[in-house]
Amino acid sequence: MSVEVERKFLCNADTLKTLQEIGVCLGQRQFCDQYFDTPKFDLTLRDMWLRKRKGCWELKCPTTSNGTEERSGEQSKAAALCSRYKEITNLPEIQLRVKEVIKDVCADRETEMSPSQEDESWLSKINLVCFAEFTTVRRSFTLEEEGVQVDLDQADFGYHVGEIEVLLPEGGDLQSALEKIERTAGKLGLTGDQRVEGKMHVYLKSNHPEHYAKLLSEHIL
Ligand code: V4E
Repeated sequence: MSVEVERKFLCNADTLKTLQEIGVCLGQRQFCDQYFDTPKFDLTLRDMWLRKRKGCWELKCPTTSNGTEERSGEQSKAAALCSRYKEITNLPEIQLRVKEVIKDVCADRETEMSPSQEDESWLSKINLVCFAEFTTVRRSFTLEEEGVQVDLDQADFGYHVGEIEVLLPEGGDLQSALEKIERTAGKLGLTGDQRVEGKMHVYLKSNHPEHYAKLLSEHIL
């Protein structure tokens, strides 16, 4: 399991130019994401995001630390612009975690699950349905001296967003990851101090406004 720490940003022509100058391009790829939840949003209302991308399952969950580690004022501001999630990619573990959360749905059902990536019958057994599906074209760069990856995403519903990302092994140094992200943001000339919306914000706002409103009211988005 690893923890993804990332800061999203809006990429303009100047940012792109700087990124091309100081970063190494890792290439471009395209993928389709499908996100799943129960009809009552049991997962996403707990800030858990179950996704299938290129045939592989991933579950993003909140990290256990509550984000109140001791920091200076400047460090806190930088940390507030970043999100961090545990990333689980092992399918049996994902199934276990999801079942734990939606125990009531599972209680009177047969929930024996196949760990095969292709067999999707486990989804309907615990009432999971696809609520979002979109394709992203992603250009990736690395800033080798910082050990960060910078992704520029273009979603098929017309939203462009960048993200500076560090993948931490479990128990890795969060403060140093935040500093790498902060330094990279400085090098790219990012000045904004507002959190930038992710693809899911924009997708749900226009495709599932009720789901979006519920997540906003619970401060998940
Ligand atoms: C965690 C999360 C979601 C799932 C994935 O979102 P994101 O990391 O934005 O997608 P993507 O395609 O960049 O994934 P990657 O390739 O990096 O693994 S959808 C909504 N959330 C919560 C969330 C949040 N509350 N605030 C921000 C800024 N982002 C995500």
